[in-house]
Amino acid sequence: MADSNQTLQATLQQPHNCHRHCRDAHCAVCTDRVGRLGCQVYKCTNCKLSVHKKCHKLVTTECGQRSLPSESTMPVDPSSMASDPVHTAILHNLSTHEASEQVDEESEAGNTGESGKASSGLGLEDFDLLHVIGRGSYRKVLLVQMKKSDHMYAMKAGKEEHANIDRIQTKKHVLQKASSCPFLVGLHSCFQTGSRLFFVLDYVNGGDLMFYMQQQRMIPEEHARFYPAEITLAFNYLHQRGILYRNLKLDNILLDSEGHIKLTDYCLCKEGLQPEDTTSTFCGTPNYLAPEIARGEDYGFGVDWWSLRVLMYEMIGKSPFHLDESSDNSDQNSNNNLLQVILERDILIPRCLSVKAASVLEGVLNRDPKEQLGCDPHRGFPDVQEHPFFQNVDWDMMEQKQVVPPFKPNISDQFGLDNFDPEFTNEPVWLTSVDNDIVRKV
Ligand code: ISQ
Repeated sequence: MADSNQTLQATLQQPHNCHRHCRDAHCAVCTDRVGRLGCQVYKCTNCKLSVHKKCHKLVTTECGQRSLPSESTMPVDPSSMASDPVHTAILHNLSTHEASEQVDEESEAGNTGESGKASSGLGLEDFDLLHVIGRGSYRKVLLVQMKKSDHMYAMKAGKEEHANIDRIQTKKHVLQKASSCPFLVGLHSCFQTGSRLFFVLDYVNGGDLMFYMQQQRMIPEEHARFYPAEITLAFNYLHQRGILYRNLKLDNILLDSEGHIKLTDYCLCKEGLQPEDTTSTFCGTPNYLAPEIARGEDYGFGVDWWSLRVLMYEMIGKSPFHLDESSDNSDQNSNNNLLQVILERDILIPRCLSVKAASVLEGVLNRDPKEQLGCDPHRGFPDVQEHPFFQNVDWDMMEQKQVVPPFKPNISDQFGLDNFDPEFTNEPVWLTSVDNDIVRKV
């Protein structure tokens, strides 16, 4: 069963004309043949699931788990939605790569030879695996210590059955670029063991904003200015390099020992975008989806700014698109319903807010992407910076991490494990047989 915070992936190729597909194949959603002339078909490069282009947004199964079509109209795992509808990410990756290219790219992604050692010379045996500290999209996140230097790192261990080479490539590129930005988790090294890929990342020991917010419930306006200001700088760094992030949520915002933020999890990033470019992949975390994504339209960098407004709303009040989880009506919690809420709900702005804060949040009332703050492809960042809510922010100081964070995480033990959910830290470091296989190989 999928974890409620996992990114669910179905890796679908660009539409092909039907003659490329097996004539007997059936669409996994509508069950009609996908072999009719002229119809366009997506096929998953991992699990070979085929769907009509017109049906691809209705896939409900996780990649690799075939099942009958369901009535749900969103490509997410319904079991995880039932437990936490707002924090499940959904993803359809439209890849143009053919299988033969992917093999080469996979070895390049890890920079590894057959020994499983990266060209950097590092392998799993160079690290002590100390604790589980989280679970990202399909990956366990481990706290590890490099034996030679005693340095602590976070290590993401990917599961081979979920490997999607385009996505891994993008992730690696973004991680490499992120290393130069103080507000992004960067890459130390990566290596491959068998067909599994390990990313060794900066260890950020203050926990995530979700953990912090769970203790605070609601944070003062001043605090809700600091975090979005640092996130704004992180977004600008990514956007200037043609990278759309698409994965903002409280759990992806880590705090360092001083309380400065670092964004993590680049699995939904799209790279290579010019300011005016748009893309169309239907992905994101439901509660943070911009209306243009929810409507299935093309979209650009503006969707990141939308997600920031949703986050600010969450910090100051509660989620603007919160569904009534106590309702008996199971439809109430469906993704379908959530999309409708994102597109139509009248948002209430908490009365206690200042005019400036209220005016930022009112941005989530306007569903027209051409009228939203940050929508100008060439002026997104300055427009956000100049918003009255950020009037007193000293952006140069902020960029140099000279502004004192509102909250300093408590690092009471050697590793800062207090700031990570015991659900993870109490887990044995290696659990699955696949993991054991790797250790044996090493
Ligand atoms: C770095 N430090 C702590 C936790 C993390 C989770 C995911 C990715 C990187 C991390």
